[in-house]
Amino acid sequence: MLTVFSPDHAQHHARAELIDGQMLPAVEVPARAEQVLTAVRAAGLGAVVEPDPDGPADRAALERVHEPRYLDFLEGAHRQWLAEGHDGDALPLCWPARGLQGPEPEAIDGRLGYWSFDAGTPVTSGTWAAATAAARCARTAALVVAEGVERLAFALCRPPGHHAYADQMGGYCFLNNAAVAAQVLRDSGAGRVVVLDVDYHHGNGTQGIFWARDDVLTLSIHADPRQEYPYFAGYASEVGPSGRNRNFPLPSGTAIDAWAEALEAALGEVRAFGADALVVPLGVDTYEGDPISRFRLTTSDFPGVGAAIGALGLPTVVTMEGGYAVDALGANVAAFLTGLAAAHVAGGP
Ligand code: Q9C
Ligand code: ZN
Repeated sequence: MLTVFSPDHAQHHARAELIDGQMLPAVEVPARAEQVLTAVRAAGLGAVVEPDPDGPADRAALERVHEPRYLDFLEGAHRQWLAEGHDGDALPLCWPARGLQGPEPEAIDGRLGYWSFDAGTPVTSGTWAAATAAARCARTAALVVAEGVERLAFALCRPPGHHAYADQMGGYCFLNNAAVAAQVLRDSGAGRVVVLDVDYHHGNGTQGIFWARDDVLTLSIHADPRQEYPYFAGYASEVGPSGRNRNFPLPSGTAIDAWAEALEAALGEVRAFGADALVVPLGVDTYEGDPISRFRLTTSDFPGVGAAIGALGLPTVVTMEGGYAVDALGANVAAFLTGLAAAHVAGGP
Protein backbone atom coordinates (compact mmCIF):
# COMPACT_ATOMS: atom_id res chain seq x y z
CA MET A 1 0.00 0.00 0.00
CA LEU A 2 1.15 3.49 -0.83
CA THR A 3 0.45 6.46 1.47
CA VAL A 4 0.28 9.97 0.02
CA PHE A 5 0.89 12.80 2.49
CA SER A 6 1.64 16.52 2.21
CA PRO A 7 3.19 18.56 5.05
CA ASP A 8 1.17 21.51 3.69
CA HIS A 9 -1.78 20.25 5.77
CA ALA A 10 -0.27 22.18 8.71
CA GLN A 11 -1.08 25.48 7.00
CA HIS A 12 -4.71 24.96 8.04
CA HIS A 13 -4.67 25.55 11.78
CA ALA A 14 -7.90 26.99 13.18
CA ARG A 15 -7.49 28.81 16.47
CA ALA A 16 -10.90 28.01 17.86
CA GLU A 17 -14.21 26.46 16.97
CA LEU A 18 -17.80 27.34 17.85
CA ILE A 19 -18.88 24.47 20.15
CA ASP A 20 -21.90 24.55 22.47
CA GLY A 21 -22.19 28.31 22.15
CA GLN A 22 -18.56 29.05 22.95
CA MET A 23 -15.33 29.51 21.08
CA LEU A 24 -13.28 26.52 22.28
CA PRO A 25 -10.00 25.00 21.05
CA ALA A 26 -10.50 23.36 17.64
CA VAL A 27 -10.67 19.56 17.54
CA GLU A 28 -9.63 19.29 13.88
CA VAL A 29 -5.93 20.07 14.46
CA PRO A 30 -2.63 19.53 12.61
CA ALA A 31 -1.43 17.01 15.23
CA ARG A 32 -4.03 14.59 13.85
CA ALA A 33 -2.25 14.12 10.54
CA GLU A 34 1.16 13.90 12.19
CA GLN A 35 -0.11 11.15 14.54
CA VAL A 36 -1.45 9.16 11.62
CA LEU A 37 1.74 9.61 9.63
CA THR A 38 3.87 8.36 12.53
CA ALA A 39 1.62 5.34 13.04
CA VAL A 40 1.55 4.45 9.33
CA ARG A 41 5.35 4.54 9.24
CA ALA A 42 5.69 2.50 12.44
CA ALA A 43 3.25 -0.14 11.16
CA GLY A 44 5.37 -0.76 8.05
CA LEU A 45 2.45 -0.23 5.72
CA GLY A 46 4.60 0.68 2.71
CA ALA A 47 6.11 3.80 1.22
CA VAL A 48 4.98 7.35 2.06
CA VAL A 49 5.25 9.84 -0.81
CA GLU A 50 4.25 13.45 -1.41
CA PRO A 51 1.55 14.20 -3.99
CA ASP A 52 2.40 15.21 -7.54
CA PRO A 53 3.36 18.89 -7.75
CA ASP A 54 0.55 21.40 -8.24
CA GLY A 55 -0.41 21.93 -11.88
CA PRO A 56 -3.32 22.72 -14.20
CA ALA A 57 -4.54 19.12 -13.90
CA ASP A 58 -5.26 19.73 -10.22
CA ARG A 59 -7.61 22.63 -10.87
CA ALA A 60 -9.24 20.54 -13.59
CA ALA A 61 -9.72 17.64 -11.15
CA LEU A 62 -11.32 19.99 -8.62
CA GLU A 63 -13.66 21.41 -11.26
CA ARG A 64 -14.88 17.89 -12.06
CA VAL A 65 -16.58 17.82 -8.63
CA HIS A 66 -16.72 21.46 -7.46
CA GLU A 67 -18.32 24.60 -8.85
CA PRO A 68 -15.61 26.95 -10.20
CA ARG A 69 -17.18 29.98 -8.47
CA TYR A 70 -16.97 28.14 -5.14
CA LEU A 71 -13.29 27.40 -5.75
CA ASP A 72 -12.65 31.08 -6.52
CA PHE A 73 -14.48 32.08 -3.32
CA LEU A 74 -12.46 29.65 -1.19
CA GLU A 75 -9.15 30.73 -2.68
CA GLY A 76 -9.79 34.41 -1.92
CA ALA A 77 -12.01 34.24 1.17
CA HIS A 78 -9.48 34.86 3.90
CA ARG A 79 -7.79 37.65 1.93
CA GLN A 80 -11.17 39.42 1.61
CA TRP A 81 -11.86 38.80 5.32
CA LEU A 82 -8.67 40.70 6.17
CA ALA A 83 -9.26 43.38 3.53
CA GLU A 84 -12.66 44.14 5.11
CA GLY A 85 -11.01 44.79 8.46
CA HIS A 86 -11.51 41.47 10.25
CA ASP A 87 -8.69 39.49 11.76
CA GLY A 88 -8.13 35.89 12.84
CA ASP A 89 -10.12 33.08 11.28
CA ALA A 90 -13.21 33.66 9.14
CA LEU A 91 -16.56 32.14 10.13
CA PRO A 92 -20.04 32.55 8.60
CA LEU A 93 -23.00 33.69 10.70
CA CYS A 94 -25.91 34.04 8.26
CA TRP A 95 -27.19 31.53 5.69
CA PRO A 96 -29.74 31.42 2.88
CA ALA A 97 -32.08 29.24 4.97
CA ARG A 98 -35.85 28.74 4.37
CA GLY A 99 -37.39 31.89 2.95
CA LEU A 100 -34.04 33.59 2.35
CA GLN A 101 -32.98 33.51 -1.22
CA GLY A 102 -30.84 36.03 -3.00
CA PRO A 103 -27.86 36.29 -5.27
CA GLU A 104 -24.35 35.92 -3.91
CA PRO A 105 -23.65 39.01 -1.79
CA GLU A 106 -20.49 41.10 -2.03
CA ALA A 107 -19.46 41.44 1.63
CA ILE A 108 -17.35 38.59 2.97
CA ASP A 109 -19.85 37.83 5.78
CA GLY A 110 -22.54 37.27 3.21
CA ARG A 111 -20.29 35.32 0.89
CA LEU A 112 -19.18 33.02 3.73
CA GLY A 113 -22.83 32.18 4.43
CA TYR A 114 -23.60 31.72 0.75
CA TRP A 115 -20.89 29.08 0.29
CA SER A 116 -21.26 27.14 3.57
CA PHE A 117 -23.79 25.20 5.64
CA ASP A 118 -22.44 25.51 9.19
CA ALA A 119 -20.49 27.76 11.57
CA GLY A 120 -18.02 25.06 12.60
CA THR A 121 -15.60 25.34 9.72
CA PRO A 122 -13.14 28.24 10.11
CA VAL A 123 -11.33 29.56 7.05
CA THR A 124 -7.75 30.54 7.90
CA SER A 125 -4.98 32.20 5.91
CA GLY A 126 -3.58 28.76 5.05
CA THR A 127 -6.83 26.90 4.39
CA TRP A 128 -6.65 27.04 0.60
CA ALA A 129 -3.03 25.82 0.54
CA ALA A 130 -3.81 22.95 2.91
CA ALA A 131 -7.12 21.94 1.32
CA THR A 132 -5.68 21.90 -2.20
CA ALA A 133 -2.71 19.85 -0.97
CA ALA A 134 -5.15 17.33 0.54
CA ALA A 135 -7.05 17.13 -2.75
CA ARG A 136 -3.73 16.56 -4.54
CA CYS A 137 -3.04 13.67 -2.13
CA ALA A 138 -6.39 12.16 -3.14
CA ARG A 139 -5.76 12.71 -6.85
CA THR A 140 -2.26 11.19 -6.70
CA ALA A 141 -3.53 8.20 -4.72
CA ALA A 142 -6.33 7.61 -7.23
CA LEU A 143 -3.95 7.89 -10.18
CA VAL A 144 -1.53 5.25 -8.87
CA VAL A 145 -4.46 2.92 -8.25
CA ALA A 146 -6.04 3.69 -11.63
CA GLU A 147 -2.74 3.02 -13.41
CA GLY A 148 -2.39 -0.30 -11.59
CA VAL A 149 0.87 0.77 -9.92
CA GLU A 150 -0.79 -0.05 -6.59
CA ARG A 151 -3.96 -1.93 -5.70
CA LEU A 152 -4.37 0.07 -2.48
CA ALA A 153 -3.51 3.67 -1.67
CA PHE A 154 -4.09 5.80 1.41
CA ALA A 155 -4.54 9.53 0.89
CA LEU A 156 -3.63 10.97 4.29
CA CYS A 157 -5.77 14.05 3.72
CA ARG A 158 -6.12 16.96 6.11
CA PRO A 159 -8.36 18.94 6.23
CA PRO A 160 -10.94 16.20 5.66
CA GLY A 161 -13.42 16.36 2.78
CA HIS A 162 -16.57 14.23 2.96
CA HIS A 163 -18.90 16.99 4.21
CA ALA A 164 -17.95 19.37 1.37
CA TYR A 165 -20.52 19.73 -1.41
CA ALA A 166 -19.81 20.90 -4.95
CA ASP A 167 -20.47 24.44 -3.73
CA GLN A 168 -20.42 24.47 0.09
CA MET A 169 -17.95 23.98 2.92
CA GLY A 170 -18.91 22.55 6.31
CA GLY A 171 -18.01 19.96 8.94
CA TYR A 172 -14.30 20.90 8.89
CA CYS A 173 -14.31 20.16 5.13
CA PHE A 174 -13.58 22.45 2.17
CA LEU A 175 -12.74 20.25 -0.82
CA ASN A 176 -14.19 16.77 -1.17
CA ASN A 177 -11.07 14.63 -1.39
CA ALA A 178 -13.00 11.35 -1.69
CA ALA A 179 -15.11 12.75 -4.55
CA VAL A 180 -11.94 13.89 -6.32
CA ALA A 181 -10.53 10.35 -5.98
CA ALA A 182 -13.76 8.71 -7.19
CA GLN A 183 -13.95 11.01 -10.22
CA VAL A 184 -10.28 10.43 -11.09
CA LEU A 185 -10.95 6.67 -11.02
CA ARG A 186 -13.98 7.15 -13.32
CA ASP A 187 -12.03 9.38 -15.68
CA SER A 188 -9.18 6.84 -15.79
CA GLY A 189 -11.40 4.01 -16.99
CA ALA A 190 -13.26 2.52 -14.02
CA GLY A 191 -16.85 2.28 -15.29
CA ARG A 192 -18.47 1.91 -11.88
CA VAL A 193 -17.10 3.35 -8.67
CA VAL A 194 -18.39 2.91 -5.12
CA VAL A 195 -17.78 5.34 -2.27
CA LEU A 196 -18.18 3.50 1.05
CA ASP A 197 -18.06 6.10 3.84
CA VAL A 198 -17.30 4.70 7.31
CA ASP A 199 -16.85 8.00 9.18
CA TYR A 200 -19.09 8.48 12.24
CA HIS A 201 -20.83 11.35 10.45
CA HIS A 202 -22.91 11.07 7.30
CA GLY A 203 -20.92 11.79 4.12
CA ASN A 204 -23.44 14.40 3.04
CA GLY A 205 -21.16 16.30 0.68
CA THR A 206 -20.20 13.19 -1.26
CA GLN A 207 -23.86 12.13 -1.41
CA GLY A 208 -24.72 15.56 -2.78
CA ILE A 209 -21.97 15.56 -5.40
CA PHE A 210 -22.94 12.17 -6.84
CA TRP A 211 -26.69 12.38 -6.09
CA ALA A 212 -27.93 12.30 -9.67
CA ARG A 213 -25.21 10.02 -11.03
CA ASP A 214 -25.73 6.37 -11.86
CA ASP A 215 -22.04 5.56 -12.37
CA VAL A 216 -21.05 6.25 -8.76
CA LEU A 217 -22.78 4.44 -5.87
CA THR A 218 -22.50 6.32 -2.57
CA LEU A 219 -22.92 4.40 0.69
CA SER A 220 -22.58 5.82 4.20
CA ILE A 221 -22.72 4.19 7.65
CA HIS A 222 -23.14 6.85 10.33
CA ALA A 223 -24.85 8.23 13.40
CA ASP A 224 -28.59 8.80 12.96
CA PRO A 225 -29.09 12.39 11.75
CA ARG A 226 -32.13 12.71 14.02
CA GLN A 227 -29.60 12.89 16.85
CA GLU A 228 -26.35 13.85 15.24
CA TYR A 229 -24.60 16.20 12.82
CA PRO A 230 -25.22 16.97 9.95
CA TYR A 231 -28.91 16.63 11.01
CA PHE A 232 -30.41 17.54 7.62
CA ALA A 233 -29.07 14.64 5.56
CA GLY A 234 -28.21 10.98 6.08
CA TYR A 235 -31.69 9.44 6.39
CA ALA A 236 -32.31 5.95 5.01
CA SER A 237 -35.01 7.38 2.73
CA GLU A 238 -32.38 9.24 0.68
CA VAL A 239 -31.78 6.80 -2.16
CA GLY A 240 -31.25 9.20 -5.05
CA PRO A 241 -33.13 9.55 -8.35
CA SER A 242 -31.67 6.31 -9.72
CA GLY A 243 -31.23 4.41 -6.45
CA ARG A 244 -27.48 4.96 -6.36
CA ASN A 245 -27.31 6.17 -2.76
CA ARG A 246 -27.78 4.18 0.44
CA ASN A 247 -27.62 5.43 4.01
CA PHE A 248 -27.19 3.27 7.11
CA PRO A 249 -28.05 5.46 10.12
CA LEU A 250 -27.31 3.87 13.51
CA PRO A 251 -28.25 4.93 17.05
CA SER A 252 -26.04 6.57 19.62
CA GLY A 253 -24.01 3.94 21.51
CA THR A 254 -23.64 1.56 18.55
CA ALA A 255 -20.83 -0.98 19.10
CA ILE A 256 -19.11 -3.31 16.65
CA ASP A 257 -21.82 -5.99 16.35
CA ALA A 258 -24.54 -3.68 15.07
CA TRP A 259 -22.00 -1.59 13.15
CA ALA A 260 -20.63 -4.72 11.40
CA GLU A 261 -24.17 -5.75 10.43
CA ALA A 262 -24.62 -2.42 8.66
CA LEU A 263 -21.24 -2.93 7.00
CA GLU A 264 -22.35 -6.37 5.72
CA ALA A 265 -25.44 -4.79 4.21
CA ALA A 266 -23.32 -2.09 2.58
CA LEU A 267 -20.85 -4.67 1.22
CA GLY A 268 -23.80 -6.49 -0.32
CA GLU A 269 -24.68 -3.29 -2.17
CA VAL A 270 -21.07 -2.98 -3.41
CA ARG A 271 -21.11 -6.53 -4.79
CA ALA A 272 -24.55 -6.13 -6.38
CA PHE A 273 -23.45 -2.93 -8.12
CA GLY A 274 -20.49 -4.65 -9.80
CA ALA A 275 -17.94 -2.03 -8.79
CA ASP A 276 -14.67 -1.63 -10.69
CA ALA A 277 -13.04 0.48 -7.96
CA LEU A 278 -13.68 1.59 -4.40
CA VAL A 279 -13.12 4.77 -2.40
CA VAL A 280 -13.32 4.56 1.40
CA PRO A 281 -13.66 7.85 3.28
CA LEU A 282 -12.17 6.64 6.57
CA GLY A 283 -13.17 8.35 9.79
CA VAL A 284 -12.22 6.66 13.03
CA ASP A 285 -14.49 8.95 15.04
CA THR A 286 -16.54 5.74 15.51
CA TYR A 287 -13.97 4.98 18.24
CA GLU A 288 -15.30 4.66 21.81
CA GLY A 289 -12.95 7.38 23.06
CA ASP A 290 -13.80 10.01 20.45
CA PRO A 291 -14.49 13.33 22.18
CA ILE A 292 -17.30 14.48 19.82
CA SER A 293 -18.92 11.16 18.88
CA ARG A 294 -21.06 8.43 20.45
CA PHE A 295 -20.27 5.06 18.90
CA ARG A 296 -18.30 2.40 20.76
CA LEU A 297 -15.84 0.80 18.35
CA THR A 298 -12.53 -0.21 19.92
CA THR A 299 -9.01 -0.16 18.51
CA SER A 300 -9.13 -3.96 18.24
CA ASP A 301 -12.31 -3.73 16.13
CA PHE A 302 -10.67 -1.75 13.32
CA PRO A 303 -8.54 -4.54 11.74
CA GLY A 304 -11.71 -6.56 11.19
CA VAL A 305 -13.46 -3.58 9.62
CA GLY A 306 -10.51 -3.09 7.25
CA ALA A 307 -10.39 -6.82 6.48
CA ALA A 308 -14.08 -7.01 5.59
CA ILE A 309 -13.60 -4.20 3.08
CA GLY A 310 -10.27 -5.54 1.81
CA ALA A 311 -11.86 -8.92 1.10
CA LEU A 312 -13.79 -7.28 -1.75
CA GLY A 313 -10.44 -7.36 -3.58
CA LEU A 314 -11.20 -4.11 -5.43
CA PRO A 315 -8.68 -1.42 -6.41
CA THR A 316 -9.13 0.86 -3.41
CA VAL A 317 -8.35 4.43 -2.38
CA VAL A 318 -8.78 5.33 1.30
CA THR A 319 -9.11 9.00 2.23
CA MET A 320 -8.55 10.29 5.77
CA GLU A 321 -11.65 11.93 7.21
CA GLY A 322 -12.55 12.34 10.92
CA GLY A 323 -11.24 11.00 14.23
CA TYR A 324 -10.56 13.37 17.10
CA ALA A 325 -9.15 11.23 19.91
CA VAL A 326 -5.70 12.38 18.86
CA ASP A 327 -3.73 10.02 21.11
CA ALA A 328 -5.50 6.95 19.71
CA LEU A 329 -5.94 8.21 16.15
CA GLY A 330 -2.74 6.76 14.71
CA ALA A 331 -3.32 3.35 16.26
CA ASN A 332 -6.92 3.24 15.02
CA VAL A 333 -6.05 4.21 11.45
CA ALA A 334 -3.07 1.83 11.33
CA ALA A 335 -5.30 -0.96 12.68
CA PHE A 336 -7.85 -0.40 9.90
CA LEU A 337 -5.21 -0.19 7.17
CA THR A 338 -3.34 -3.28 8.42
CA GLY A 339 -6.56 -5.32 8.27
CA LEU A 340 -7.41 -3.89 4.86
CA ALA A 341 -3.99 -4.68 3.36
CA ALA A 342 -3.82 -8.20 4.83
CA ALA A 343 -7.26 -9.20 3.54
CA HIS A 344 -6.63 -7.57 0.16
CA VAL A 345 -3.46 -9.62 -0.41
CA ALA A 346 -5.20 -12.77 0.76
CA GLY A 347 -8.42 -12.26 -1.17
CA GLY A 348 -7.46 -10.18 -4.18
CA PRO A 349 -6.96 -11.49 -7.72
N1 Q9C B 1 -18.97 22.91 16.18
C1 Q9C B 1 -15.68 15.13 10.25
O1 Q9C B 1 -15.65 14.16 11.00
N2 Q9C B 1 -19.57 19.21 14.66
N3 Q9C B 1 -16.34 16.25 10.52
C2 Q9C B 1 -20.18 20.44 14.93
C3 Q9C B 1 -20.16 22.24 16.56
C4 Q9C B 1 -19.21 19.03 13.32
C5 Q9C B 1 -17.07 16.34 11.75
C6 Q9C B 1 -20.05 20.75 16.36
C7 Q9C B 1 -18.55 17.70 13.14
C8 Q9C B 1 -17.91 17.57 11.80
C9 Q9C B 1 -14.89 15.10 8.99
ZN1 ZN C 1 -16.73 12.49 11.25
